[in-house]
Amino acid sequence: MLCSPQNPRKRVLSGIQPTADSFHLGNYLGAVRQWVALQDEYDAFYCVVDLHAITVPQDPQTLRRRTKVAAAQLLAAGLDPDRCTLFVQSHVREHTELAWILGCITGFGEASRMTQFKDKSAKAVSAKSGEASVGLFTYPVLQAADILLYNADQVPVGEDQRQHLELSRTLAQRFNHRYGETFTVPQPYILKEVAKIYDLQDPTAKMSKSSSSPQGIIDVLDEPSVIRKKIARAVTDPGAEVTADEENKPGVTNLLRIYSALSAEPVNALEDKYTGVGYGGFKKDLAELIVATLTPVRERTQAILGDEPALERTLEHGAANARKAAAQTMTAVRDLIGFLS
Ligand code: AQP
Repeated sequence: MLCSPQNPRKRVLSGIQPTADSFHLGNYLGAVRQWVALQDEYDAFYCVVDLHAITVPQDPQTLRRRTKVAAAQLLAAGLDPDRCTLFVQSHVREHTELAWILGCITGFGEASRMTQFKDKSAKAVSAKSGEASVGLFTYPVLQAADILLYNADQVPVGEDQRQHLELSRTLAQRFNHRYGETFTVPQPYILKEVAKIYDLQDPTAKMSKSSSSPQGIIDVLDEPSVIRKKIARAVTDPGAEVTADEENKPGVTNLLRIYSALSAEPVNALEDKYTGVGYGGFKKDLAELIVATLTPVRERTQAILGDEPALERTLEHGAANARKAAAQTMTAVRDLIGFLS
C-alpha cells in the first residue's frame, strides 16, 4: 500500500460540497463533528469538494463565495490546519485524473445503480433545470478517486454516502486485483445515532441543502431568532408525549435524536426528563441547545471570513500538503496501468 511510511497514523478523508450559503445541522452532526474529533487520532485530510458541486449548475461567483464560506465554517467548527490537511478539491488536479482511470474500470451497470443519481437526476428534471449531466452520473467515481488518492482507511460520512463508499471499496479491490496491491480499501465511519438527520418539515426526508423548504433545515449560520422559529414550527406528531417512535412519531424522534446528539444525554433519559412537559417545553429547550452550539461556530466563521488572505494561505498550505500525497499515489498508478513516465 502507498501509506506514508513517515506517518504511522491511519488516514481519514472526507469532503463537503459548497452547494449552499451554509452547511446544515445534518452535515454538522452526521459528518463535520466527527471530522473534528478524528483529527488527532488520524492523519486527516478534509476537502471542500467544488468539483462535485458543479455536477449540478452553479453560478461561478456564488461557487467561489460558497467555497470560501465552507472552508471558513469547517475551521470555525474546529478543524485545525496544524492538526489536519484542509484543502479545496479542484486545487489538486490528481482527483480528476484518477477519476478518469477509475471510470475506465467501472461498469456502466454498477454506476447506474447509485440511488443518489436517481434522486438528484429526478430532481433536476422536475425542477426543469435541464437533463442530468454525465458528471452527476459519474459523481461516485470521482468520490472514489478522492478517497483512494489518499489511501484513506476511514471515511466519516452520513448514511446517504454508504452506497458510494461501497463502490469505492469495490473499485479499490478491482484495481488491486488487476494491477497489484495499490489502494487501501476504505471503511465507512458512520455513527448510527446521527447518520441521518431528517428535515424539520418532512421528517421522512433527509435534511438536505437542496431541500425545497428552508424551514426544514437548520443552517449552521442561522441567527438565534431564526433557529428558534424553525424549531417552534418543526412538524411534530399526534399525541403530546415526547417519546421516540420512528414509525408513528418520526418528527419527535428526529428532534429527540438531535437533542441527544447535542447534549450527550441518551434518548431514553430525555424521554424521562420530558414526561408530562409536552412538545412546547421540549422544543424550547432544544432550540436553546442548538443556539448555544451553533452561535460560536457562526461567530468564528464571520471572523475567519473577515481575513480572506489568511484563509487563502491556509487553503494553499493544505493544497500543497494534499498534492504531495496525491502525486505519490499517481506516480505509482500511472506506472501500473502502463503509461509512459
Ligand atoms: N441529513 C443528514 N444527516 C446526516 N449526515 C448528512 N450529510 C448530509 N446530509 C446529512 C453528510 O454531510 C456530509 C457532507 O454532505 P455533502 O455536502 O457532500 O452533500 P450531501 O450528502 O448531498 O448533502 P446535502 O446537504 O443533501 O447536499 P445537496 O443538497 O447539495 O445534495 C456527507 O458526509 C453527508 O453524508
